[in-house]
Amino acid sequence: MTVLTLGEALGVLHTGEPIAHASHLRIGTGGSEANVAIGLARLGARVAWLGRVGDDGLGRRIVRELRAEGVDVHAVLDPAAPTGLLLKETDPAGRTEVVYHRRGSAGSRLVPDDLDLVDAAAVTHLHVTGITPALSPDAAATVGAAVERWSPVGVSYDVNHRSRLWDAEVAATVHRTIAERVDVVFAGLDEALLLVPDADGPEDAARRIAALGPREVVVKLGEQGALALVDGVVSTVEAVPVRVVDTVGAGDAFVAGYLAERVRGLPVAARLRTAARAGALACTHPGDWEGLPFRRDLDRPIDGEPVAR
Ligand code: KDG
Repeated sequence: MTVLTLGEALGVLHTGEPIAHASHLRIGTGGSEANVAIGLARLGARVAWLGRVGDDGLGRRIVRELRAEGVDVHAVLDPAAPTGLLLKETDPAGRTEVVYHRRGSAGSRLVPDDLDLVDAAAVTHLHVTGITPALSPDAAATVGAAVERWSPVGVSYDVNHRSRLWDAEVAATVHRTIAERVDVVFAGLDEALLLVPDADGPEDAARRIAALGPREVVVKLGEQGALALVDGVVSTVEAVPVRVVDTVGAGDAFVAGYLAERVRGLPVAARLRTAARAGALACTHPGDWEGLPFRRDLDRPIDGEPVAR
């Protein structure tokens, strides 16, 4: 069983200070789908990532780190464009701000023919996000082609709306069109409301999205936990309280936790439990994915969580 995910992986430069005054930056890597791939691999799933990186140091670092984390990498090292970059800084109020340097990046040059890098028959589930269609027309076409190729085995879509990448109205149409063609949709409440603006709350939003086509809709509610609507039945999970260092990557961790249990055939309650714990642990580390749990971490008390005696 191999889960395939595809999209843009980025270099990440971060600092715990406002960047205008920082003297040091820490270097790392990120990108939603790459984060999900690492989260799945750490939880024991077989997972592959497909994408383009520049033929440069950041590109080689991304490929190396993904492979070191147990992800099967199918990458084009594109000589014609650099690896994209994300700057993460902390503002004086302690909030994380993200700035992209990714226009024209290698990752945005993904084309449908790149899908042939993967043995189509080996893929048992495809996971894509709403970031990739925002990157370029070719990248959008690649997501469409991937959804078509792997819809017979099962596809999940994390709306992951990035308002800095595209116009909300254009994006809403694309998110809705993809949601109609997949099995599982993940969305934050704001993202869900992009798809179904008349919804009244998370459960109604999930039901309205399910009416578009997917049998499974998971609404991520941050500190309020999450709600899953599966075959018409609602399940919920509470968030695990943690001392938050950086929330970037928590949504990806949640998705990885949910999918890791789903591909093992576990019931919704188990998927949500792992998702909530993975999401919480991701918040305890400044990097996008470094705090993601291995399976043995899932049953340990998380710092900040009340311990049962
Ligand atoms: O979810 C974390 C991602 O947002 C981050 O790694 C960068 O993929 C990214 C994006 O496009 O925002």
